[in-house]
Amino acid sequence: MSAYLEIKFIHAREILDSRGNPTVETDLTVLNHCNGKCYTGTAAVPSGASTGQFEAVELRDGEPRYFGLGVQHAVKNVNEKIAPAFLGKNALNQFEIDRALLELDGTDNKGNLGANATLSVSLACAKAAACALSMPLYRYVGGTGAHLLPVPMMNILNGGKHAANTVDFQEFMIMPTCADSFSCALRICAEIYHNLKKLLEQKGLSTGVGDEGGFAPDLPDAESVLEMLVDAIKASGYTPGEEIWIAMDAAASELYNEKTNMYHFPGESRQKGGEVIRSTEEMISYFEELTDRYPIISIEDALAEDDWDGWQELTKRLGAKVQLVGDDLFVTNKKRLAAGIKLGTAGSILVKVNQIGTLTEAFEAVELAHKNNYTAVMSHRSGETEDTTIADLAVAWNTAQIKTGAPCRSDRVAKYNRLLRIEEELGRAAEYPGLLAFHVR
Ligand code: 2PG
Ligand code: MG
Repeated sequence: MSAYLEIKFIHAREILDSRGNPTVETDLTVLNHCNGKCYTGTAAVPSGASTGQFEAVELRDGEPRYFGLGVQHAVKNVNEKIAPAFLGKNALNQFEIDRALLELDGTDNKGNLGANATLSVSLACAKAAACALSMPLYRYVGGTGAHLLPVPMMNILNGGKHAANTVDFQEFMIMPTCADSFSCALRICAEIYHNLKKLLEQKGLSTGVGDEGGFAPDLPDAESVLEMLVDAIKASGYTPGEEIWIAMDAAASELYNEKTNMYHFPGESRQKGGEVIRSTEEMISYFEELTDRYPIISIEDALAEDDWDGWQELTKRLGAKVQLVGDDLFVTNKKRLAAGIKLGTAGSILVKVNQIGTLTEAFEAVELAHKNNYTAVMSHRSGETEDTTIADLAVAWNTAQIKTGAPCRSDRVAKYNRLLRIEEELGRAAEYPGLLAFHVR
């Protein structure tokens, strides 16, 4: 007889995320019929600031409390609609559970129940099942082969919607490909982060941080940020472009203006005293120039989420040289990814579980990417909680790369610390891919 983990209890509540906004947390309890004991999994849902227009719906109350951002309706959907329909189901059938969530919602974008409601149940279900089987989550989800630790794509300088500074691109990150283990990689990143702080202090620049824990000084343009990062890498004793690489998230959908069909750079404009705008062609040339001058290995959302022609041209010109990651472009949605693959667009997908709303659908996006030789980068949101599920998923799904902020603020560090524990637990089986993270295996 196969194991039966009967769902006995589902309860959601409203908690706060790292920006002080409400989010959904769900407890899901199963009864293991093999030993008569109960086990509970708890999952909290993250939330973005620079959200793509094609993401699954994050249900917000729109009422005066919390400036409209309350999630009492999503919580109610879990407690009053999902819970009664799911009691008695076998938590081991994750695929079936997620399929049933889709059916109960009945829309294409989780608009009925809310992706925040469905995701909290989907993840809590996997966590409860793992717990009932006395397995760590990465092992339960990933099986016996899960042993690959991700290379951090660590965001050490914040801009765009994640900070109130003049840096227009959203994220400037470092990737320590030279490390021989995850713990070594994390140490290198933290040292560079602290050296960057010293350099900013020496220049009299702000060392206050943005939403993802990276510094958020006022700098005139992307070039000045990249110079600072290169200096911090060198000051830490590493060779940029050999041992440590730079990754960027332009989050260009936020800069794109539909009316002018141009990309507007408000911070650069303020700093330079004249409006800075770039066309798609100018954006592509700009990225070519930046990648010629600086050790950039990965660029995310270099162009807006609907600029398919631009993305194709960008991929032709830069795709062989740098990893082009689609975040707002693909929104962890296998249909959008399939369209991108067909057109030969980008070469990587950013994976954010709440963009799609169930564990199974996020997995399907990773699977489709890998089958088509696209890399997948597991990712946090700018609004996070202490929940560390994505650390386990990165290992479970062999993504080989993870983006989860700076070594600062517990909501970010919790994921890194979880990966340290996973690495320790895996012992000699643990593998750190270094540069191989840019090749699908
Ligand atoms: C991104 C994310 C995470 P947000 O754009 O990649 O860094 O930001 O969660 O605000 O969408
Ligand atoms: Mg992004």
